[in-house]
Amino acid sequence: MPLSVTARITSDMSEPRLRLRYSPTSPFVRKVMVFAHETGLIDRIELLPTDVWHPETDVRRDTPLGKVPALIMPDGLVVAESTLICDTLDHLHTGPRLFPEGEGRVAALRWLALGDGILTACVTRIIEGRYRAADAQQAWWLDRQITSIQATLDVLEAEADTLAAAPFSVGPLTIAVALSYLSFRYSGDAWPDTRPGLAAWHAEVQTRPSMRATEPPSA
Ligand SMILES: N[C@@H](CCC(=O)N[C@@H](CS)C(=O)NCC(=O)O)C(=O)O
Repeated sequence: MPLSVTARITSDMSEPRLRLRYSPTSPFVRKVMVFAHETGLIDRIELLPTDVWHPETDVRRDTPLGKVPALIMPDGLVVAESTLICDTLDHLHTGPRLFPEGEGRVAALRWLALGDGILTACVTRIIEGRYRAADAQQAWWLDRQITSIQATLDVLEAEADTLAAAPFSVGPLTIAVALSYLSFRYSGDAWPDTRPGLAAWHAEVQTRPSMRATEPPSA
């Protein structure tokens, strides 16, 4: 796998600070953090630890949506949604764009959507299991999430060689975070056992400094 898109470190401590509403276990936050490392912007970002589930959380002071990640710009404007935050960051560095232009753009965006889809299904599954009383849980709804995850993993396994040959842009980056999150939350599902190509790619990208630096604490 080519290490490909290696952004120049452009961080300048004199640049205005960015602040990020942050949780160490949120995969959407991790996506933004990996992106910030890959683009050399991480040193410009001040992390604001935020527990969105705490009854007295102050997250809505910055974002009415009550979710992390949320990026607070130097002028006070707040950008929500991990993909939009990544896109915003991509315009703040001078290295190669992680949202590719021209060739490879659609493939990258498609992988981005597949990675985000795995993450959304995972988070839905967790919330259903964690916050809904056992007798009120909807088995069909949980099964639907699991089916979406498994089907997406099968598609990605079939594309493992293409993924391995592609730059580590926003698409592969999001898939890497999604696969790590699956292993983090659902190690019992053992997704790598039946997807050797994807597992090999994931093992390699996990060694990137951006991935190592953003590993979540133990589940
Ligand atoms: N689509 C959003 C999803 C963000 C998200 O769901 N974050 C979770 C933490 S992993 C959250 O803050 N949930 C609180 C809530 O749903 O109220 C993104 O890409 O940023």
